[in-house]
Amino acid sequence: MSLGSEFVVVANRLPVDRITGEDGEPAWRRSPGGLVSAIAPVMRRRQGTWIGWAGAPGEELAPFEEDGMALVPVAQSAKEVELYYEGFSNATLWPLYHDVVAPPVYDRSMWDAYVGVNERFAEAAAKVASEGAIVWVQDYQLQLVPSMLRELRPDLRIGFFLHIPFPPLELFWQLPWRRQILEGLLGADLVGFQLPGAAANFVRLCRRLLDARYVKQDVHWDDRVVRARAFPISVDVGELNDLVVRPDVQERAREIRGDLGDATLLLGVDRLDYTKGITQRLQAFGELFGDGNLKPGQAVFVQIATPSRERVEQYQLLREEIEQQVGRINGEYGEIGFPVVHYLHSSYDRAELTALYLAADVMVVTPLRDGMNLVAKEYVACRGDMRGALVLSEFAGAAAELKRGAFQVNPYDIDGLKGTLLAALDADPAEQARRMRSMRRRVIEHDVDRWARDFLSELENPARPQGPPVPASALEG
Ligand code: GDG
Repeated sequence: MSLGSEFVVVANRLPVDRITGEDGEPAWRRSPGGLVSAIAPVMRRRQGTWIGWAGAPGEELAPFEEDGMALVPVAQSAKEVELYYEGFSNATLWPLYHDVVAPPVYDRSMWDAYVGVNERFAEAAAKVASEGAIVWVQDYQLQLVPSMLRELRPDLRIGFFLHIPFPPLELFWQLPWRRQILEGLLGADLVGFQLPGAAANFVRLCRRLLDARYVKQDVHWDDRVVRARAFPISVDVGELNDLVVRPDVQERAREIRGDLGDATLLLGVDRLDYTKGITQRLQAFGELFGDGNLKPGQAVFVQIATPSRERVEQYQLLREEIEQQVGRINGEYGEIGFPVVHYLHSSYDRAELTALYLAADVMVVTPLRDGMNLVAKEYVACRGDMRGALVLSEFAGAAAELKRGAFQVNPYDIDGLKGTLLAALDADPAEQARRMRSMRRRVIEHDVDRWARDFLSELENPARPQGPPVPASALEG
């Protein structure tokens, strides 16, 4: 059976969240966030279909339509969620691809589940795609889908985008299933990464591990050319602008500021994840009080840590560690009425996040490794008032674009981090404006809509191949 979509997106999750409607009945609402808003217009224009999991284990749902998008749910049993999603995706690939900042788990039953679920996604895509359709596969949970889908439907044009970093050969080599993953990705016509360095890692691996021929960033494989390219993702500037100008959002920003008295506000917004460098930034901030550089009431850190992957052990351990650390810092340096850290383990709506961005004097983004980091770009997109400072890790993909305006840090260097926090706190309005202007230029010109357009136009109208292929062996040694 073919439903005949010309444009198909395949992602682990569907772009909708389950809510309780006004009538008390269950309903769906489009998920917030840039990816969905960037892709939704293309979906409508091309009668697209989105294939993904609806979020409840064991639930079998028929295809449905929401917000002008055709949605095809792919079921996942509770066991599959444990082994494929929490297991191979988030306990194996996630730490491996983020510089092994936590030890990856290599477990054969997790791998088997990963293969099984990837197969199901590929079969679903093969069913709904029309002849010659464009299929765009998203992220590390589905790296086998491109080759599985090509096997079923060689007529399709297949793109893949990896939202997280792609590791260097020396780390990827650890993976017992390294060959299968690379061959899985090579099923695509275009493999997109956040940064050119990740694309280069991929090409180098194809050469070393598969002995594939290549020219620059084109890998010649199975009589096809697979293009590896960088497409740095960005934010929905228009959507954020609409929030920034809302009177209730501006009022809320004033209210937050009012609640904090005269204190300078430093803000962190992250999923609670060990790659985000939350403990490093809190340690540096706490030490500034110990050293006498800051006094309670003078500066306050608001850390939003959105609950994430709560059944994965590393995430449970991290939560305990951060909660102890916040307790220790407040116990040591806080005074009655003046805690130095506000830690909020909760999820907020976009309007509240925007109000926080508007209220924050210093946005602190210190991942140990991050594909891009949209929070950094969202902060910049919201600060049309040219105020505020961004402290940004060198290990965030976003640093490549924002390096001139951000206060850059190595989050492993706690003394360096302390110095940079103080420099950001000290920046005068003229310096803030100069830095913000340069960052805003970049983010406004390269928003998420441009990201999606660039990817799809490269997929549909590939630039000419990059010259005759070079055998891998010719360049070794
Ligand atoms: C992966 C890659 C890459 C956070 N708390 C709340 C909330 N958020 C939103 C932020 C932002 C998004 O979640 C987080 O995006 P990041 O890019 O910062 O990080 P990951 O979740 O790790 O994303 C990353 C990204 O994919 C895109 O390719 O940049 O490198 O790791 O938009 O605002 N949103 C709401 N409530 C919250 O409490 N509504």
